Amino acid sequence: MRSSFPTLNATNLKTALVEGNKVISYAALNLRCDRFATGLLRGKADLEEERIAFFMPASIDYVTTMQGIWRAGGIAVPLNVASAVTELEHYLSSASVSRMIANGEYRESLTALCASLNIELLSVEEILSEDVATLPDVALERRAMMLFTSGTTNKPKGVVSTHKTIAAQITTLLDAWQWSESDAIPLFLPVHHIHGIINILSCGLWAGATVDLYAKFDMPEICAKVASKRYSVFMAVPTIYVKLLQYFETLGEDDVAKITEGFRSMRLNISGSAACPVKLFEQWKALTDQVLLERYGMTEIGMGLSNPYVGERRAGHVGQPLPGVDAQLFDDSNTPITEENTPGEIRIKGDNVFLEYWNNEAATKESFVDGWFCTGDVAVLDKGYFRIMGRSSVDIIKSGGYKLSALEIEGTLLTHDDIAEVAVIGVEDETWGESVSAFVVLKPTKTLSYDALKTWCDGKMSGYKIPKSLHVLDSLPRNAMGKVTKPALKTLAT
Ligand code: MLC
Ligand code: AMP
Repeated sequence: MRSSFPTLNATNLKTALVEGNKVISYAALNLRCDRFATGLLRGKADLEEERIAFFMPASIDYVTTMQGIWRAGGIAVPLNVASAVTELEHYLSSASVSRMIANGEYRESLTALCASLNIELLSVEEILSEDVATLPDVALERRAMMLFTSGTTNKPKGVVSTHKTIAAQITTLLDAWQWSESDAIPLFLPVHHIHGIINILSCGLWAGATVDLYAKFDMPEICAKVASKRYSVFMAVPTIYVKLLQYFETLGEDDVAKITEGFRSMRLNISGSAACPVKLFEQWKALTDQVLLERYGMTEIGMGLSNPYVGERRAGHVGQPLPGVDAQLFDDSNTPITEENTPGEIRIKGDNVFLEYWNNEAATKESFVDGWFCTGDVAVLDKGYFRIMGRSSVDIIKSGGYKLSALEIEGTLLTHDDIAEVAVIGVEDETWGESVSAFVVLKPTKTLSYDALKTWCDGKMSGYKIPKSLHVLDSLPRNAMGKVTKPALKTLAT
């Protein structure tokens, strides 16, 4: 059976995507995806799960590439365009990527890396064929996409979803949040993570709605569109709602009124990817009358828990399992927790759960217990709603909706010539949720300023991973086993 988005067909003339002044209908997009798939196939019947990476911001070309790879039977590997090029090497080699698609300056930035890894580098135009060949029937059980997530170890793992996983992740949200073809939504989140890929782009396209594509979070431009009442749904991470509130403070009353009126007229505002503080929930409600719908998800599961579309959306809570998703709290001895207000790890079952970590059977096995995927997030049930308490690992930092591995950042900082020891933690922060803070012990006689460290980090890690503060210590606090006691560092940071 060929997997496909029902609305992406030859007869649907409705607008699918808007990218600046480019507008494309579902029918035209469908044809473009078929032409792209044909070009990728180069006469072969099926790509047979060839890993094809692409390095593009949200754009018509991005959607063409993703859908084209799916239609030709490949595995789509969307990469973070904000990555430092050196960070890409691990993704590309661990996924054994054979072809990379990128345009313009993005393409140029990859020339040396692709040559060194023997990866063929192509633009979308080079692949698009004139005609359309017969495309393979891609079974729903086949692998479709690989996204990289920060693990607790220092090497990000490839999370593999099948066509069936993706369809389940999309369709549960279409029902739960009442998507329809009359919806219009802006997409300004990065498109290498499920929030942008599944919740916004894929749900929008599957529903037959219109998705406005932005290469980045362009606040004035997006606010102008909101003020024009173009959108019915808005989805963002908490940091974006904080940044919008900060932006409003810089504007005159009339402008703020127009933008908040635009939000007020929408049918739904959603927050997720990180905890939405109760204060922010209240501020947003006071200003826009929108009761933020908070939901909980993860790369490995898509969305798992959600406040209801109709019914009580409770501040500080992430609601209940979505249709088709089983969620259960477990204690340390793998016993289900049924009573309220008792913390346990959230575990998830359902068609929405990913297939495997790429080429890593051990990690895949370790992350499941009795068929339940272990999220590593701790929650309680509070009057029937899940409330997230935090993560079981201090080495995962949630900054502006990104999940960052403290160990990965520490690994890079340790390559600095003057740093002898390092520990990285997340420190509570009103804008970012948590902000990355580095504690270092320097080699004898060395000094290091924050600005010098920041400059050194440029190009060695994605900008959002660069520590926002630096503390130089004589020694790091350690326990009897010699392990750094990160909770002790949290008190030093405040
Ligand atoms: C940008 N910066 C960050 C940052 N984003 N620093 C810490 N954390 C972040 N998340 C830094 C930049 O390096 C730069 O530093 C400065 O902030 C301004 O950069 P910018 O690019 O202009 O910022 P902005 O556009 O405002 O970006 C903020 C943001 C972005 C919130 C739009 O971080 C973002 O898109 N976050 C969402 C990520 C996401 O989609 N997560 C979902 C994962 S899926 P300097 O020093 O150069 O000024 C998932 C599952 C689920 O979690 O449940 O959804
Ligand atoms: P990622 O692995 O990048 O997909 O990030 C997933 C993680 O984001 C989850 O494991 C949670 O820790 C966090 N997360 C997502 N949504 C929420 C939420 N509403 N509240 C708190 N944490 C969240």
